[in-house]
Parts: sequence; C-alpha cells; structure tokens
Amino acid sequence: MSAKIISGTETAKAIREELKVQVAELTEKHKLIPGLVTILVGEDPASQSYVSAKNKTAHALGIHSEQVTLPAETSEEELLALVDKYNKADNIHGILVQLPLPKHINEAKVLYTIDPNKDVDGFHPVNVGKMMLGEQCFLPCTPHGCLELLQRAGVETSGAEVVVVGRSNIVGKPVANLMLQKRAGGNSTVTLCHTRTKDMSMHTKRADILVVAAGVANMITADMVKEGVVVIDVGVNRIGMSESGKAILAGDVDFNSVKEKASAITPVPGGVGPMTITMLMKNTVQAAKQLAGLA
Ligand code: L34
Repeated sequence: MSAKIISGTETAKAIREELKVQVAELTEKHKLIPGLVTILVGEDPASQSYVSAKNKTAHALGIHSEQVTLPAETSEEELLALVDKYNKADNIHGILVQLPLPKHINEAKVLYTIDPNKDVDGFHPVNVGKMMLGEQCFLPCTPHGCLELLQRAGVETSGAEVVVVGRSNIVGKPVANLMLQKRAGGNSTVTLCHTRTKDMSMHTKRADILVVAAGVANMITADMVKEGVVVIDVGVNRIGMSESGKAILAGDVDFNSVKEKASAITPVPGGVGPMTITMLMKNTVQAAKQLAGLA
C-alpha cells in the first residue's frame, strides 16, 4: 500500500480562496483592509524565507502587509518600542515577531508585549490560556494548520490514538492540547513524547495519528509506525544545498519508507509549511473583524 499524500499546498490554496473572498468583502462593504506587520530581527536565511512568504501571501489576498527587518544587534528596548508602536497603529490588526530572536533579546518579554487582540501567532499567555480552556482565541498557526489538514482530509480524530513527538511551545504542546479538546477535530487520546521518553517506538507504533515536530531529520522510520497510520510531518530541516544554491529540505519523518506503511502522510516541503502561513492570514482577517467590531 502507498499512502494518500495530504497536500498542504492544495489545502492552503483552497483556504486562501475562501479568505480572498472575505478580504474583498471587508474592503468593499466595510472599508476595512486587514493589516499585518511582520518583524524580523537578524538575517537567518530560513526566517527570511518564511517572512517573505508571509508578506507575499498577504499581498496576494489583498491584506495590507508591512515587513520590518532589523539588524541582529537591535536592542530589546528598540524592539519593544516597535511592538508598542504597532499595538497602537489603527491600520495594523496583526503583529508577528518571527522566532527565534537573537539571544540577547528576551523572547517571552517581547511576546508578552504584543496586544493579545493583535496576537495573530497565538503566543501571548492570554491566548495560550484561552486555548487551554477551549475558549475562542487566536490559535497558533502551525498547530491550527495540522488540525485543518486532518479535518479537510476527512481523518476521524474522535477516539483516535494520537501520538505527538516534540514538546515545543510553538508546536508540540499546543497540538497535543488541541487534539484533546472536547470538540470536532479533537476528542483524541493524546500521548506526548519528547527527548526524555524512554521507548519512543513503543508509543509511535500505537499511533492512529502521528504528529512529528522534533526538528530531527528523518527520525521516524517505517519500523516505528503501524500499518495504516496517518502522519503529519511538521519538521522542516535544511539538510544540504543544491547546485543552484537552494536549500534541500527533509521532514522529521523518513517519507519514502513511511509512506509505504501509512494510509496518509504530509510531504515536506508542501505539507504543514504552507498551512502555517495560511492560518496566519486567517487569524489576521479574524483580528481585523474583531477589532472593527464585525465579529
Ligand atoms: N513568530 N515564528 C513565529 N511564528 C511562526 O509561525 C513561526 N514559524 C516557525 C518558525 N518561527 C516562527 C513559521 O512561520 C516555522 N515557520 C514556518 C513557516 C513556513 C514554512 C516553514 C516553517 C514553509 O513555508 N515551508 C515550506 C518550505 C519553505 C522553504 O523552502 O524553506 C514548506 O513547504 O514546508
């Protein structure tokens, strides 16, 4: 058996079409243009590529977007002042500070400074807390993208054994939390594995749905999964450079072997990555509606 490929590229395209219609309606009927600012500190090539993709996508949907790029030496005070400026800017509804930040800047402090009503990443403690409680809030983009992929691929999550590998605040912890919520797209039995897990295979082999966000290229091999598993591969690892100077990407899952056992699997690239960007657009439109009192 060879797995069905769950295309993030195609799913993202469909959602973007829906968003485009919403943005056009807000713009024409309500004279409201959703606005997003992305802030990038430093010159990490991967971050540069993600941030430019976010701005390009915003532009394509009719969302106003501003891209601020600051040198790596930028002080914490300068960054906090910039965030504060955008907290107060009426034409900006979503603020995204791309992570990771340079070591001399306190990441938590920056994220806590973003107005929770403009926190389209869903990283502010107010939104994290609301998510945990199952209240309406901005959901973090990558976990939300994983759930949308499962839902739109028609995967039943209720009662499913879900195993998440990786416990980051950006992906592992929130994905595990969302999958166990008492609502459609959740209701799973969740196991969260990490670097101190004693017998990783014992857990991954039991999974009906396996979500991998460990940041280790090809770590999940065919012998670690059961026949028919649905695999969401969140990893985007740069494992080399092509002759033309483009990064060669690999997921956390050994795609070629695992796809022979899985019933469905996301590829890298073209899986979760495009969904992350699309969920950011969705949150930005939502933020604009809420701040304008239209939601
Ligand atoms: N604040 N920081 C903040 N918010 C986020 O949601 C992110 N993340 C992660 C890193 N830092 C962040 C992203 O945007 C990871 N991430 C992200 C976004 C997009 C893609 C991958 C990671 C993506 O589009 N990946 C493409 C390949 C792009 C390439 O060629 O490098 C893919 O098809 O997987």
